[in-house]
Amino acid sequence: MSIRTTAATTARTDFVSTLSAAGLDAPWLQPGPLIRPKASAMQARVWRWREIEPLVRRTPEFMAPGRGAERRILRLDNPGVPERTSGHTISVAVQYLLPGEVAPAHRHTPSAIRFMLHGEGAYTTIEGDKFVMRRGDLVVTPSMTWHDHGNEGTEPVIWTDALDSPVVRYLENLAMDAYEGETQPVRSGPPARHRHYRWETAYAELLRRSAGEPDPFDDVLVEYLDPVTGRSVVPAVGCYLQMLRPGVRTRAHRETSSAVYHVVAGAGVTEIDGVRHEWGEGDFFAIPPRAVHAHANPGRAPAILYSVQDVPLLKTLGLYRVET
Ligand code: GTQ
Ligand code: FE2
Repeated sequence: MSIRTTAATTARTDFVSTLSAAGLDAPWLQPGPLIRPKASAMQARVWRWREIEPLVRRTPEFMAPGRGAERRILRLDNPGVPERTSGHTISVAVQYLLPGEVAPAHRHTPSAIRFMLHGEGAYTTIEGDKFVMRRGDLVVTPSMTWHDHGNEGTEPVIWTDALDSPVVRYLENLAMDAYEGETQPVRSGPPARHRHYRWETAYAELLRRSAGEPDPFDDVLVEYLDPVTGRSVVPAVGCYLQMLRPGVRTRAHRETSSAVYHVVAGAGVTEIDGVRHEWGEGDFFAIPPRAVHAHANPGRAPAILYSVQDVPLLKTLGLYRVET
């Protein structure tokens, strides 16, 4: 090495230390492009209902039954995501409430969406409006709305929660308040805001759509929309009900968004980045951003899928793209 090069190297090292001492960094001193692509942390995976159900039914052994059941949930864990949520933007859990139990009132910055899976007699009260939830119903709890749940039926209830908490966490705005008192007073009369999407209505709309032109990527798809604004149910997350008709095979594509699916009925297979993921009733599966995926229903009965996707967030940022 010539004396000149050594001097230049020393000068550069000094420059970098001076930058660092001043709280600065010159990324162009590193080789490679300025904006480096980052592989998706979120992994494709399936969570099996035959494993989830017996485990969620055992949770009262470890969280004692009582009136105030503080969110007895099992979160769907995605090993690729540092915070181990189901996706890098959406956290999905399965919640279990015994007859007579109450999940005490609280509010938080993440928005939550619930979809009822099993049992009758559960309700959610949101800002004083009480919604009785039946199988297949969807209920939206927007950011910072007070909510409490209870099971007034005679059998345990199971539902699935989806929260945008990973996004809120990234934005450094995770916060939660406890309500003074276990439950909110319930207002009489019709609810002030529409937050309850009944199964019958959503399914009837899906059937109506199935008579029309199918979608090449999703076959038959309906999105739950806020009837007042026409927008997704919460700003970051869209909720969808989908039918893959018997024999359907959708076109492979990639999306910049990610999704977590729940199989309401039927069975099928989703190929994600060349790997076949078979699923059946009650299972959940995750599709990471930009993963090439295609769904198929080789069976004779329709497959019905519920999904939560970060499409609205990607669209807001001008980042939503589909590639075939
Ligand atoms: O039921 O209000 O899965 O506050 C995570 C946080 C559910 C709930 C979750 C919550 C809830
Ligand atoms: Fe909550």
